[in-house]
Amino acid sequence: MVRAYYMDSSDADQREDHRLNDADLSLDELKAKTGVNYFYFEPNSEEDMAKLAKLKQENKYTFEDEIVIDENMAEYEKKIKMFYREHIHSDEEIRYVADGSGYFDLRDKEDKWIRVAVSKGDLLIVPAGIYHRFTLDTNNYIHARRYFVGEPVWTPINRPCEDHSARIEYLKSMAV
Ligand code: KMT
Ligand code: NI
Repeated sequence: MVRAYYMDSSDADQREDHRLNDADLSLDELKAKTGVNYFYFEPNSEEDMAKLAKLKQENKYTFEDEIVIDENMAEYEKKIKMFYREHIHSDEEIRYVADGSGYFDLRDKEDKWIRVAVSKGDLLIVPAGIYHRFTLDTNNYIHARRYFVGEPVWTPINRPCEDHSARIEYLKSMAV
C-alpha cells in the first residue's frame, strides 16, 4: 500500500527512505499538491483485476508492457541513473506495480520533493509536465506494468524545461 511523505535533503543512498518526519500525506493531499492520481488493485483478486481492466478501457490505455528492474537488468547502473535524473514527460506516466517496490519522487508546487513509496498493487498516474524521478528502494526489485494511450513515448525531458508545452500546461492545471 502506498505511502507519501516529504523527503529530507540528505545525500545518502537514494534507496534509503529519506523520510523528513513521521507525517504521511493523505491521497487527497498528494493529489492537491502534485496532480497525481492513485489507485489500488489487489493482484490476487479477480474483482480488482476486472476493475483494473475497466480503468484501462475507460482511460484508453491501448498499449501495455512490463518492466523488471533489478541488478540483472541490462545496463543497470546507467538505467538507475537515468530514472533518478529529474525530468518530465509530454504524456502521463502510468505505472502499476505487479510486484516489488520503489520510490517515485515528485516535486510539489513549492518545488519540494514528495516521496511516494509504491509496492505491489499500487497504480500511479503521474501527470505530464510534473518534475519527477524514480528509484528502487533497498529491496532492489520492482516489476511494473507500463500503460500508454497510443504509441508509447518514454523519453525523459530533463530539467530545466520550463518552456516545454507539457510543463506550461501542467502549471496551468495546478494553478486553478
Ligand atoms: C520510469 O519511466 O521512470 C520508469 O519506467 C521506471 C520505473 S517503472 C516502476
Ligand atoms: Ni518519468
